[in-house]
Amino acid sequence: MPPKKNNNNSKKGGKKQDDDDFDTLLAQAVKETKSDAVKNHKNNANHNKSDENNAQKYKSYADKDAVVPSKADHPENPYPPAVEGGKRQTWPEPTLTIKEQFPSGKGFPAGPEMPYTEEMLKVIANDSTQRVTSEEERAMKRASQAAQLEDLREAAEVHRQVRTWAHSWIKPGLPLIYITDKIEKKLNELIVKDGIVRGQAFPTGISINHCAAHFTPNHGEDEKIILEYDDVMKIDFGTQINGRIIDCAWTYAANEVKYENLLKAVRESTYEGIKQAGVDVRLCDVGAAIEEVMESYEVEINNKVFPVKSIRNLCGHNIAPYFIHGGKSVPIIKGGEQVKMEEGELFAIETFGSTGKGYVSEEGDCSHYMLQRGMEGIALRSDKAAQLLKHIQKHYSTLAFCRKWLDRDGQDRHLLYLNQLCDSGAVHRYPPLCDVRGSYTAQVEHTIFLKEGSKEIISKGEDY
Ligand SMILES: [Co+2]
Repeated sequence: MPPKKNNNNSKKGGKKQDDDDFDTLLAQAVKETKSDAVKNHKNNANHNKSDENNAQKYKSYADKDAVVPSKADHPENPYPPAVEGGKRQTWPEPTLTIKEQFPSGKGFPAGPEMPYTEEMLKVIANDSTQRVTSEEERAMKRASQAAQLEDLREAAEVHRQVRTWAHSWIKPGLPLIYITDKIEKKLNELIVKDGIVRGQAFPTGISINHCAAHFTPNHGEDEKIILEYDDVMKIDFGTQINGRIIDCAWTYAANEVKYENLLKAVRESTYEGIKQAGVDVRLCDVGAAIEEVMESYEVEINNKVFPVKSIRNLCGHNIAPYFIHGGKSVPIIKGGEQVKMEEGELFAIETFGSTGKGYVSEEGDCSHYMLQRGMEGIALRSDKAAQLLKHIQKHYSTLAFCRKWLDRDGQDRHLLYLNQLCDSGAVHRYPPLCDVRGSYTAQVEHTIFLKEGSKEIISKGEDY
């Protein structure tokens, strides 16, 4: 999920004060989640009801689904073998929760490690700020990173299992909302959704063709949008455990031949970004390397050749607990900031290629929203708006949410009050970001963690 570059977030009050307020509110929300088991159960019942409605609505698609029983020893099971004491995930549909597969709550598969280059290690060695003085500090740092990584690897394993399954049934002819609902239902099931402690990190982006990001269907007109054979579709969804977020996306095109080079351009550019990332590396250098790879591609569509351009006002970003955008941007063009990456930071490396102008603007109805840090307690004239703000704070905290989820929560007829919250500055809108009409855009994204001597590509799978 990308931030738009040069996005001036209005800040209110001192940062330290905001941090304290936020921590208190977050602790409160987590506590409520934990003590609300009964209510959560009721909410799950509501989900099931809306799932039933959807099942009715999209029955014609469900009928075409395979009726092969799911089992662990299915010959084509793509999931990893069982760990000691746990069960192996099933196929053709994953039916076991991550907790059934890893009952000890540990030992989740790590992502591949990529060591820093000689050159990077030399820079790190010469940077006195990177040196931790005492052995004790070093041990504490390692322990804190290990705890974070456990949550991140668990969230990443759910991401991989959900998307591996999604690859098996996504095809032209399906309504976009059928795809997002099916992914989200499975995600919540596998991760064992628990308020804001475990669940989805942001709405499922399902942006088509010239739209690069931040589209997910709202209920109503959007439900009529069907995936077409010639569409290029970016699927961008996130998982989170204890606020530790995995942000990971790919591009699907049924007409693989037509868009082969566009898809290759973003895949190679993202891998180049991952290769360049490291402790003490300047963000501008990552951006320059990405752009060079991206622009080495061209794509021929309907007998016309287009250069592939990096979308210059989209970028990767660092991730903080419960904040998808931690404040640093990883540009995908040259000329970016000289700010450096640091040890212990989590980065979403994502690149966007386009056959259009390489620049996105906001277009169409908004579906993505997010509560702004420090704005939870803002005074509102309308009681209904205040109630909605409380609901958002409790169920999503500062994680992004979408209108469809508010409907599902029973907050239908929310638009007027949601708009009031946006006008007051408590909630921000993140409308679809699109290049010019008629163009095609693609994206690949992974989440990586910067350790002492190497980086871990936590969300990497066999698919991408
Ligand atoms: Co992202």
